[in-house]
Amino acid sequence: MRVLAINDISCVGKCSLTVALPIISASGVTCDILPTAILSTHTGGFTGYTFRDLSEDIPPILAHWKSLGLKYDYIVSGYLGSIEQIDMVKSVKRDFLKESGLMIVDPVMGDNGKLYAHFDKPFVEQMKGLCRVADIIVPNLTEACCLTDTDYDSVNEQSYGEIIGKLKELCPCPSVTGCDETGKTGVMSAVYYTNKGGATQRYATEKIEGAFHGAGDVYVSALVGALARGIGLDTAVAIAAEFTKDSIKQTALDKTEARYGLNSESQMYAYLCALEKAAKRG
Ligand code: PXL
Repeated sequence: MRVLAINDISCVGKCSLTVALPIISASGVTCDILPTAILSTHTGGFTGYTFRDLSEDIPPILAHWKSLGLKYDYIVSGYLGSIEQIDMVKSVKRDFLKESGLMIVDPVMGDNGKLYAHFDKPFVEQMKGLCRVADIIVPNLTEACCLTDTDYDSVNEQSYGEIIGKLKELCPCPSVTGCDETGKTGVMSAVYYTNKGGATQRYATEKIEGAFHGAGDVYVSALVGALARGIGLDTAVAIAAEFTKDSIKQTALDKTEARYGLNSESQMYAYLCALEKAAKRG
């Protein structure tokens, strides 16, 4: 199995590729990377960070890969630095995803009801287009609201089904993270998603209070690792949600600053055991 992760390298702060690469590789499959930008830290909670857009490097990288005849079973995209990079991801899908392969899009744009720095309405509109060519999309609740033109502040427990319904107009398999069932936004309180049969499902974990950076990256990476191991979507969602929740729980116990990301390293062994168990069951 060969996975391609398209995302930025935030050198400090444990998100994007510094999370995707170790988790997907540990799951037991090859993880190649296509970096979209290099930042000294991620943009959430830090100021004065450096940002080098790597768009210019991408066409020659892709030309070289074409000469090698590379094809991927899974392509997963995350943080994209510009509208042009959204088009680039579409062309990577066309040229490098196997016919039987799956495209997973994490439409990284915001959290806690707000867009991250550098993102605006035109970017959101283009991201809808990328979601249309994906097999699975993994927005958090904020991103799900952006993609469905839903007012984040008026969302409550009753809204989740409707949001999933609207997301399905973009992509057959949406998985929305961070849905709280008591009205407030929680961290990994519940994932709402659509399985292959088209029914809306919900997987709830224990809720850990607080805002933790990089949780979405841990979730999507663990999900892709599980899918690439041949585990079905329902079980893959459960494994990824528990791994993320346990990583958040450990981070809260550690009392590290939230902007430095999740302690998912401590939960890696448990994640791998869950994968082995599920893969054996078939
Ligand atoms: O975790 C999402 C993410 C990824 N990459 C960069 C970010 C963020 C969120 O703030 O700034 C550069």
